Amino acid sequence: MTDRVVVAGALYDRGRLLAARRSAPEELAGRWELPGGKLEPGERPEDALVRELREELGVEAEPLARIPGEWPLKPGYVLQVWTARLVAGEPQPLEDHDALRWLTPDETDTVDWLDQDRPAVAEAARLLRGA
Ligand code: 523
Repeated sequence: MTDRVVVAGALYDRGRLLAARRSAPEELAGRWELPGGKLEPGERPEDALVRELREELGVEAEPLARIPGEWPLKPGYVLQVWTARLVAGEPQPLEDHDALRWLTPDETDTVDWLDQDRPAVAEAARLLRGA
């Protein structure tokens, strides 16, 4: 059986990357992630990302490019990450998060990322530095 995809966004605005602190479940609470969520059946990853960022943060975002790679989560799930540009709104922790931070590329090591997000965060910071 193919794994279910969780899509996350490396959301950029004015040279910074958004980090979101999870509020649940207990084993992930307090760790930082690239915000996102599970694809619904038949949904394209880019559409799922736009939907999740709207629901969780109240913003409009435009997906830019997939970060190469795929990272295992709990059994049956894999993480894919896209860069995205903030188009409208100021992110608010509406759902699933209790804190948000905009990080410059040099600040990305200052929060405790979920292990599975780290390779994509490193690549997102590298891309941001070159941008
Ligand atoms: N991750 C993860 N990193 C990351 C995300 C967005 C999600 O490791 N950047 C993991 C955490 C969960 C699983 O992926 O084990 C599903 O993420 P979740 O709970 O954010 O997905 P939702 O919002 O679709 O979940 P439901 O509220 O359950 O529908």
